[in-house]
Amino acid sequence: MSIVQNFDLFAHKLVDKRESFCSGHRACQGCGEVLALRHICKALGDDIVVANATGCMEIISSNYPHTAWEVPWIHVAFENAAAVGSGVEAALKVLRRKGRIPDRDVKTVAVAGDGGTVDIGLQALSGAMERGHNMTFFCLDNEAYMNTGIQRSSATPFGAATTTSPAGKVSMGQKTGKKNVPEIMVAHNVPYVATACPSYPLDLMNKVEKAKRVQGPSYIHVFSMCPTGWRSASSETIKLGRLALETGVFPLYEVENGKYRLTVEMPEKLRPVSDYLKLQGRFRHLTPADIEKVQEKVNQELKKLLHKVETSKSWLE
Ligand SMILES: Cc1ncc(C[n+]2csc(CCOP(=O)(O)OP(=O)(O)O)c2C)c(N)n1
Repeated sequence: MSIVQNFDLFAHKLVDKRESFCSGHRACQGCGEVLALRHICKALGDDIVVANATGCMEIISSNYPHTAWEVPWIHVAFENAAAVGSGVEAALKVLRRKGRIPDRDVKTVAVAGDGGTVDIGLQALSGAMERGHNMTFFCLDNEAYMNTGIQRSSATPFGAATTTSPAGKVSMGQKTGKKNVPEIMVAHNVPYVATACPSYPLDLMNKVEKAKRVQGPSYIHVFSMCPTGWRSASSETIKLGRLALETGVFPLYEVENGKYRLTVEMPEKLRPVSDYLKLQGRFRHLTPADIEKVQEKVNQELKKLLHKVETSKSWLE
């Protein structure tokens, strides 16, 4: 599998980068979300302020009196990471204008889980994107409310069993499909939207670096594998992220000023979605007919995306 994008110097210098999200946090073994956060922090560097919605990443990083954060960080409510980020960004602007802080770029960053983004945080996110704050919003999508005990969110995929979309005689797990928030962000006409996954760390970090350079709002939706909630082996975390791409479940792309581009090539022949599903207990109950439905939905979504990528090519230059 080749990465379409040329790596920039930043990525090559990656090993020299200091970690501003440090060890000693309490994430589960094999947590994809915390791995993504480490990559994100490495790529962002020190000149950032982070507004972090309540959720796994806040809980595991800030048990009083300890903190894993070595950059300015604010724990905010479940619903308002984007609103607090907006306020921070506006305040930094004013303080800089008044000469109260050094006149250098400090990026405001908001971080939330899928619940804090696609459900309860969506209104705040939409407002921040529409107002055009110079802020990057990261959705760390582990596809359920994991911190509070694996409840479904509107990012939970079709068929997945969670405690509030259980699998049993009367229910086959999540009945709805994933809400496409990257697409909702594109509809806000923001300069930069991307999907990413810690199984492709250079692709992820290049996107973070790009988003940081945008003078305006940007959004990165990060697929975050979760052994605890997905009932998968912690040793398979990276493999699951790769399988998500190779089966077409989670393609990696970016949308720069409305132009779609795949950043990691899809394999010529996609693997069957069952290769991805069978490693996860949350899909264990699915019948062959259910799996067929999942496959159809994946094919459909991918087709729509590839069409956008193709039509963008004609106006890329
Ligand atoms: C208004 C409100 N409702 C419910 C909660 C309880 N709560 C805290 S975190 C959370 C789930 C977080 O899920 P998600 O955003 O997906 O992040 P994850 O923990 O999966 O990383 C919930 C329901 C809350 N803090 N505030």
